[in-house]
This record gives sequence, C-alpha cells and structure tokens, in this order.
Amino acid sequence: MSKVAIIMGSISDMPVMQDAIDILKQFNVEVEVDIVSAHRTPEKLFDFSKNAHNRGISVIIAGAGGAAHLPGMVASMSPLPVIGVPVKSSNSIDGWDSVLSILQMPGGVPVATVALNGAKNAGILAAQIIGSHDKKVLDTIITYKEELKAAVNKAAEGLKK
Ligand code: RP5
Repeated sequence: MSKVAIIMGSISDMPVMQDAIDILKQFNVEVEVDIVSAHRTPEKLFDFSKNAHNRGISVIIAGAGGAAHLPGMVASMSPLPVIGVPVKSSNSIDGWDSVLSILQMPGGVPVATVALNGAKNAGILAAQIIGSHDKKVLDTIITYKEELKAAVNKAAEGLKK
C-alpha cells in the first residue's frame, strides 16, 4: 500500500499540518509523520530524503515556515513528488517569507506548492497522486468531490427558501 510522509520543520507547524493528516486518514491513506528541520537537523533531512522512496513512501508533504527550505531541500535529494506547505509562523512577514521560499524553485527541482497554511489541499493532492494508480483511493476522491458539490447545491437551495 502506498504511504504519504508528512514532515514539518518544527512541532510548532503541527496545528497547520494536522489538516493533511486528517484528510488523508479520511481517505484511508496510510501516513507517517515526523519532524525534520532543514536547519536544525540537516543530517536527518539528508537521510530522510535519500531513503524515503525505499521505505514504501510514494508522496512527501513537507511544511515549514519562515526561511522554509525544507520542501526544496527534500526535493533536491528525493525522486518522489514533493508537496510544499508554506506555514505562517509566529514571526513571519505575513507568511510571504514561507510562500516565496517554497514556491520559487529553480528549474529541474519542482515543489508543488499549496496555499499558505494549505495543508488540507496538500493532503488531497497527495491522495490524488496515489489515486492515479490506486482505484480504492480514486473512488474515495470521487465520493469526496460529489460531497463537495452536494454541499454547494444545498447551500444554493437554501438561498431560494
Ligand atoms: C521553521 O521555522 C519551522 O518550520 C517553523 O515554521 C518556524 C519556526 O520554528 P520554531 O522556532 O517555532 O521551532 O523552521
């Protein structure tokens, strides 16, 4: 079974990254969660990035704030798709520091960057990548999208009453 690794630069990122964990669990996708800091635990970053694909992991979600080098550095060493979550940390410049340091990757080393604090969408995107080769996961995403549509239609109906 495909697994998603969710890593973050600090335990302070956990309240944001929890959204990715929750949605992936909702989709019955196996997750592994860890703290890997590009600046404070560089050896662990290297070890994680070099070995993740040999441990049954298919997609990596990496969240970080400030000088958010974690997703890009993982992408530089791992052959797996990396989804970056810019986290608005407490001393941030309105979150722009996180967004720009994850988004502006050089050619050849992509990081699929979601919105500021957009961990839920990171989880959905990871599930969609797995769903492209796993029918069970694909079916849960199809159901999820039907539910989104139904919720909007119900709200629109409510306006007419
Ligand atoms: C980054 O610095 C982390 O990803 C976090 O968003 C930010 C602040 O970390 P702490 O000082 O709260 O540990 O590396």
